[in-house]
Amino acid sequence: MKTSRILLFFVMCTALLGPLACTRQTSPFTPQPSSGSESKPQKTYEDLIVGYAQLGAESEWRVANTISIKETAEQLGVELRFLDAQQKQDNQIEAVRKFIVQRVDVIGISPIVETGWFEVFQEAKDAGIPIILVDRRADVSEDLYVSYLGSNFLEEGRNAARVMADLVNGDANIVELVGTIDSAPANDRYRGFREILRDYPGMQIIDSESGDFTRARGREVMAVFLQEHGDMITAVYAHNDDMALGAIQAIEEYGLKPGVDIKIVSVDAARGAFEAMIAGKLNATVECNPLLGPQFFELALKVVNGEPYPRWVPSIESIFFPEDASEILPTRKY
Ligand code: GYE
Repeated sequence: MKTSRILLFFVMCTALLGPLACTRQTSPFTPQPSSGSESKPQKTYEDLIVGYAQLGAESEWRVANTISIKETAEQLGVELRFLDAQQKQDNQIEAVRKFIVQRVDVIGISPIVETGWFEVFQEAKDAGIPIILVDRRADVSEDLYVSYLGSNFLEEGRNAARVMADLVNGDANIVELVGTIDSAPANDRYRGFREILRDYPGMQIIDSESGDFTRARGREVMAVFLQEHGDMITAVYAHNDDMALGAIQAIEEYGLKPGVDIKIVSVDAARGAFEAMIAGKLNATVECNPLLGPQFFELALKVVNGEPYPRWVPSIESIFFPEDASEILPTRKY
């Protein structure tokens, strides 16, 4: 493996944790010592009841994420109450309310979009149930959740642009497949990409539409881009692999060669992306790690036991290219 080609953009815990330093949290969520001389007994994984409000099953990434949460709970002996909101915010809000009624110890949630969480998070806080944001952030004040576990989406967007600039020598007409509108990864991948593009006047985004992080929508939106712009398009930036795979199909149906006539960069590094790179149809994928189960339950236990925990637990991620794809694919877990 040519490791030099694998650009490792480590999200350095040490660098990031300066402002987020692990401190004992003093929020209302922190279990208080009992009034008597003995303090509350510490919980173990077997004592823990966790409610998890998953947003849906829209992508390879999400499926891997769900498996990681469920398998880890089983391995650790945690009692997991898992609800799938089928990509509807109302269902996710209802799931949180159910967990409040059930008085679980902790609620994990991957908020489908950034906005609209204030009320239900406040209800959880009033009930003394801590919320951990997993994978996606919510736009709420910091006192309404205890910690965020997930990726640096802004950096993923920047890395996608850096890789793209390299592939096209700073000269491209790009179409962009945006993720779910108002979701944290779509917002940040959109912004991060544009930040880097400012340094490349020869690269412009000629069209940008949401493909909702799904393969089917990615294909449909790409077909429309091709109808409208035809051969003008020289590059695709997809906010996830599934949309890139849909776009690959649309490009082939249009009669062009994905990865050759049109360069494609996406985010996630799921197995489907490795297969597409091996077939020469995808030019790079920026990793976003969905295997968050172990870190999530470790965090949940610390929160419940009032131990110190960071405000943000970032993932360590890489970027992958076609020349390494066949060697790496067998090692991929999602
Ligand atoms: O990139 C995409 C999924 O929130 C980081 O959601 C996650 C994104 C991931 O649908 O494939």
